[in-house]
Amino acid sequence: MFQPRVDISSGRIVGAEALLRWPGSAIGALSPGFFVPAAERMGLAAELDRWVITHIIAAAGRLVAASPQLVLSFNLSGQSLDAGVPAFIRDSLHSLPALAANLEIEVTETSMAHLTPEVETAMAALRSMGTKLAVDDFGMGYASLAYLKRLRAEVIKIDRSFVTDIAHEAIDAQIVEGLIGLARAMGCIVVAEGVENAAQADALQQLGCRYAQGYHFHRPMALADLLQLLEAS
Ligand code: G
Ligand code: MN
Repeated sequence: MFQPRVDISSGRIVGAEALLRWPGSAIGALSPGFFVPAAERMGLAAELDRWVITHIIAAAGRLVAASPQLVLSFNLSGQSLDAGVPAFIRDSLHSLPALAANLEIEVTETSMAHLTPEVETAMAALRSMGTKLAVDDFGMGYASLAYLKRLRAEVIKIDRSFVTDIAHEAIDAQIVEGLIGLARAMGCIVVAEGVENAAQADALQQLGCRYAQGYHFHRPMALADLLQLLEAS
């Protein structure tokens, strides 16, 4: 599934986040929280990572053909953050290196423990090809600032929990205002997550947040639907 990222002021789609779903189970699509631990127990985590990355790169190729500036982001978990994964991405881009600039890797602060010098070196190689790094769920982890410092992330994704009450809780607006100031000082792009209504979108825009994703704009959708949306606009 792919959830569009939009420019709040125009609604224009500037990117998308790839959200992993295991299709076709009896209880509906399964979330990564269910099948990733199972894959890890079976020793298939590396296999799953490669499968996901291969599919994401293929999807990115199709999306970029429809919208050349589009950025496709995807989540790497702490467990999958070993030096092999960035190296696999780099190798997968061998025949189409320009596509690296249309990719963005989202990592959470729980991955911090896995950020070894080997991983940092491998990530730096990807960055030199143009791939961006995003800190996901920003504000939720004690290590967020230390993480920003080490990763030199280009993108900060503001956690949904700060967005929910932003239109009527001063403290949430103040926190987001502070995060945006921090991001601006560091030259980072800010993306708000989980925007579900116009009041939240307006409040974010007033605070200087330019980009967002959430049900108010678009729900996660199949690749074919996103391609159709891009071609229609
Ligand atoms: O933290 P992360 O960005 O990885 O979370 C993605 C999850 O959030 C996905 O499961 C997605 O379906 C869900 N999601 C996306 N937009 C919204 C929203 O506006 N509201 C809520 N409650 N969940 C959302
Ligand atoms: Mn994410």
